[in-house]
Amino acid sequence: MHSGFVAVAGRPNVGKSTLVNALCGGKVAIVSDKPQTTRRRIFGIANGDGYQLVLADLPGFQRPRDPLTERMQRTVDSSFEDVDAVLFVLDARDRIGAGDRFIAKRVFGLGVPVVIAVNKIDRLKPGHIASQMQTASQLGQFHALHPVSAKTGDGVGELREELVGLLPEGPLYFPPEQRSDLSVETQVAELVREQALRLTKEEVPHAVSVEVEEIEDAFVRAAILVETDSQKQILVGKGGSMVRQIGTRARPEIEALLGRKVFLELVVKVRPKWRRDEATLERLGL
Ligand SMILES: Nc1nc2c(ncn2[C@@H]2O[C@H](COP(=O)(O)OP(=O)(O)OP(=O)(O)O)[C@@H](O)[C@H]2O)c(=O)[nH]1
Ligand SMILES: [Mg+2]
Repeated sequence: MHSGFVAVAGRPNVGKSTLVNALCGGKVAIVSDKPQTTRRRIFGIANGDGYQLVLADLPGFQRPRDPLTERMQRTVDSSFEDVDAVLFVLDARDRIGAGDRFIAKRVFGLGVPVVIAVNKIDRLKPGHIASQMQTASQLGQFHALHPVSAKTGDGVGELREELVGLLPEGPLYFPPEQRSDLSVETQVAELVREQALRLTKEEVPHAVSVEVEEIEDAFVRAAILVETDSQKQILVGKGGSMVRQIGTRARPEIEALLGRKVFLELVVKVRPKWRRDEATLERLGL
């Protein structure tokens, strides 16, 4: 049996969570086109013949601006302890720049193998992919470099094999049927937040948090927390249209997760400056 932990590092929005989901063969982490979608460390577990690969999906590297983003960056920093390898994800469409070199300095100094994934190659012409691979290869002493598309699955199988090949002999850390380390409540909250992120823009997605208040058989109640009245108006929408749409989109996913039909009640609440409130952050598990 080979098993171990691989931390997934990179700038916000490069596709880390999409790639973790693809490597695990199922949904572990929520995904959106807004940066800072991932706020906590999530273990995604990929089981196969003779191996258990545990991927630590992480928030993107960022300069902290408030207690929430400070906590997120601390999560990133502490998640590099005791990993067997790092998966460093780049967006093939972006210019590889100072942000990536900053992350490179951190991950190449850890003393564990670093595998680079150049993601989103479905959006590029072969010539451009080759030149991005060339630039990526100058970031540090990498163990391997893989062009992938987390979206189409291109190159994901090869990348998984590469990571599995780096795992030491070890035990099963999680029961084989488990795909993530998040509690059911947190997974439900994340599925609601995912739709809120997808349907809002600019500053609003960053001000949204979701707290599950009750899960009782077929009844699920969750609160969507925002910081101001105007954000609440946006989340509620005209005649409740926005919150209804969030619910309509999140419910089938929650039902798939729980394996039963549910009635989903969503309420939008104003919690002024929750991103700066250590007690609230603690309660939300951030
Ligand atoms: N075209 C394309 N889009 C992708 C690919 N992988 C991810 N995306 C998109 O990129 C956006 C960001 O994806 P995420 O997986 O949330 O990125 P992340 O790195 O986890 O982002 P944070 O958690 O915010 O740091 C989403 O809109 C994804 O659909 C890919 O291979 N190809
Ligand atoms: Mg993410």
